[in-house]
Amino acid sequence: MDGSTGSAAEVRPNDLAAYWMPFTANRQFKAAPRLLVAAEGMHYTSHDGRRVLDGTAGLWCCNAGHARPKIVQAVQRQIAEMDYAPPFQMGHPRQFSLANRLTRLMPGDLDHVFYTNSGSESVDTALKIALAYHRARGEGTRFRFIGRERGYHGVGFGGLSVGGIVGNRKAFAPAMLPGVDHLPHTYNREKQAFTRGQPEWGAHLADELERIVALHDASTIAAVIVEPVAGSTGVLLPPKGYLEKLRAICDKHGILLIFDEVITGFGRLGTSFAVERFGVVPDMVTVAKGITNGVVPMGAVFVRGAVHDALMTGPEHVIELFHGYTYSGHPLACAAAEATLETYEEEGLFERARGLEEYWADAIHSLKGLPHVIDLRNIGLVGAVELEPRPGEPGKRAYEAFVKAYEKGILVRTTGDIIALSPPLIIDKEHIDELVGTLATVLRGVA
Ligand code: PXG
Repeated sequence: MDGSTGSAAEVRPNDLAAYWMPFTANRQFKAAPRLLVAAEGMHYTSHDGRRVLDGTAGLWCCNAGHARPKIVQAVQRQIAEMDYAPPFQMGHPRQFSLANRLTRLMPGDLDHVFYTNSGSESVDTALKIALAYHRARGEGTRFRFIGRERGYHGVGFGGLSVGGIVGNRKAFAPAMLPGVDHLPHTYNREKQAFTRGQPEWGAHLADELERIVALHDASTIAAVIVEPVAGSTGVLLPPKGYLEKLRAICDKHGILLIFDEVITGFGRLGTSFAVERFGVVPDMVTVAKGITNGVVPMGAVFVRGAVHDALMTGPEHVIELFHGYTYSGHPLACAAAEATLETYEEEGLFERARGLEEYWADAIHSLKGLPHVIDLRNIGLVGAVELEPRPGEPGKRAYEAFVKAYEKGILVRTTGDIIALSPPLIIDKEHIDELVGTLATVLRGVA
């Protein structure tokens, strides 16, 4: 570095070097880039002009499909009317109307909403609310969080600490939160392989929480956080009865239960949230992604009335929670979210996902017997195809399948040697046939 700031006259090629891509093998990508340049409905357009069927709703977020006119227009109108409003000590009407609309989707007393800009921020916010809640009630000794192996809760230091994906954690090990334990993950191929929906085996794994409580004492534990269905780590479903047990153990010991529904929220499981699908009500729910159909960054934390109210104490002129973001409840995000929720409702997209679940499950499980397929999993409009890793080269087989699939016109997502599918909820049966049929062809051709 010579310290110069450069000038317009300096020749800077418009190459791919300057952009450091997230969660991407940068050098591999830049040697053979894949760029998307347009999107509409169920399809992307690639830079070489091909239509690509979206098998992943972007990244689990565009649940209503792409370029939906109502959402586009709502954002356009909002930016012209009011582009930004400060969120601290000021408000704008849409923050309130959206919060009311959102809480109507939740059962019971999950009736307060705190806005963030991403899933990672939602998770860190929920963890902070848990600490503040216990402290406000005179139980400040409760500082521990319990996450789960193979959990993904974003990339903030809080989310990383409770997360359980070693590749995400190891480089940052010195900066993990203190006092975090992990439940065992719930996946066991021997007992569960090729199950449709929730596996029968594994509810007893929730009893590990009792063991952790016995080790540390409940008076030191603030909250348990889990994804109702683990997404990023390769679609791991909760065994029947597992979430119910977690709820009961948390209740018994005064521990808050947080569901991370960044992926499972907004219709992905054929219901508004996993809370509804599984009939288990946690104390907080973290969301993002589908809240705006992915079009403007936004996240939120649903908080139970009792947790919220415990913090609404002290002198009324004092800030109750010292936490928030410059873009909390951004007008564009709120406008996008309201139009998104209207679209979900008007088009009955959650019910649509539920109605397609059997067809989707049949399609996913039709891949049984194809080369290297060692497990297939499904729920709602989520599917996973687990491949046998190549000896000594974990992840390579699935990555090759992903590239071949893209070349053949379908976008899928891989994590390790697992291919995950999570299409927009507007998908129809022909698209499902195309998506799974193309994937079958790809799998037959992958060495
Ligand atoms: N919690 C869960 C359950 C998630 O799935 C986050 C938190 C973090 O959200 P943000 O908005 O901060 O990225 C997520 C994100 C994948 C994949 O490959 C999934 C996510 C992110 C990146 C890749 O499945 N989910």
